[in-house]
Amino acid sequence: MRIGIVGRPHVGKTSVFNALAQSNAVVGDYTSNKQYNLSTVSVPDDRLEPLTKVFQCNKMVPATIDYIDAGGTTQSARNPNVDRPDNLELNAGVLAELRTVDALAHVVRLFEDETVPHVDGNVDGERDIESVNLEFTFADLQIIEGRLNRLEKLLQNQKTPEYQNEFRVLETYKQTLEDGKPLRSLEISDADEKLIRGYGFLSQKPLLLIINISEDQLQDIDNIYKRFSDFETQEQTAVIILAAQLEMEIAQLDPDDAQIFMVEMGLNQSALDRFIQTSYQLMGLITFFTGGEKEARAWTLRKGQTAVEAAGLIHTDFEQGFIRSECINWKDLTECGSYTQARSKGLLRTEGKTYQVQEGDVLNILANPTN
Ligand SMILES: Nc1nc2c(ncn2[C@@H]2O[C@H](COP(=O)(O)OP(=O)(O)OP(=O)(O)O)[C@@H](O)[C@H]2O)c(=O)[nH]1
Ligand SMILES: [Mg+2]
Repeated sequence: MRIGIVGRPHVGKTSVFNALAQSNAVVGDYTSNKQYNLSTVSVPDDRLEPLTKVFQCNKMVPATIDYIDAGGTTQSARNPNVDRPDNLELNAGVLAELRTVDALAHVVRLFEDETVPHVDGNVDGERDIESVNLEFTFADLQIIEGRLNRLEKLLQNQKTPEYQNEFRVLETYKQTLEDGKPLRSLEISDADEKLIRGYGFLSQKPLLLIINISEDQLQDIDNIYKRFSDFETQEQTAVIILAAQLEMEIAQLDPDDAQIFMVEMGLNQSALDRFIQTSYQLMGLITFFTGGEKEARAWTLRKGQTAVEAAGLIHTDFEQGFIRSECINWKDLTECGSYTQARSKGLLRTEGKTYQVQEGDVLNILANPTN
């Protein structure tokens, strides 16, 4: 899973990135538009350790999330119908990276600090949300218009149903964007989703708004949450409040000190834990497990994905040669202590290709060798 961290300049993107990735990328050197930071973090999962006992193995392989800290966007908000920019401010390389992510995390500055000027003159969270949304709208419109022009030419020569269909779909999207709505507001059929997947439209990606507050604002966190909670009523949008600078410092402490510090600050979960929980919910992700004599391993799927899709994630051969899967909930398995016990208690189920994998399932995929 890949998540792109975006936002206006100097709002704390790199600080959030460091808090989540527990890394040390340089903050405050105003990296906008020049480069981006990449990091892979493990998704902490307490269920792996008991599973290593069942599988009698020593190694745990957690699921991972890749973060991309994309640098800032630099111009202020414009109305798409009045003032179209010729060139977008996120540079092409960063945009191309962002098109491949599964979700966007937009860092919104709420902390006040005179030494860190805001490019738009003052701190205004709602304005920044609007302005970054517009940025995504422009970027998507630019792609759609380019493709519509191309399709028009193609359709003059060949009126294939495929081109006609694509033209129709993209026209609807264009209209949606021009009406000021993001593409994530549309219900998109599976067929259309396949058609447009390759474009990686930014306004279609699930959106996590990260409200970046100062340490002092922590006492006002309930009111701040209320202020932004309306955004959660929008499709595929979630809000999370972080004190990025503080949480970045905590992430750099050793775990025992971090724990003490968090209790003092009244934080009951680390930034990473809250971020992961919220983004899994937002994106409808679930975790399943596999195990063997070498390792116990956690994997990420979308809710509704099937056993054969899970098999494909593990190995393409498993997908092609899929016969069936043995399946058991992780808790049932760890309580039984072994597969033999689980089987004798009748807790081990056999599931076919179309079985929808459930949160916490442990799968043992049986497949024919393919070559
Ligand atoms: N007071 C205060 N300063 C913060 C907070 N979060 C970030 N900063 C400071 O704001 C400045 C910018 O933070 P960064 O994390 O580098 O912001 P950014 O969005 O990555 O900036 P660019 O990459 O330049 O767009 C740094 O000097 C940070 O120390 C905060 O919660 N409170
Ligand atoms: Mg930065």
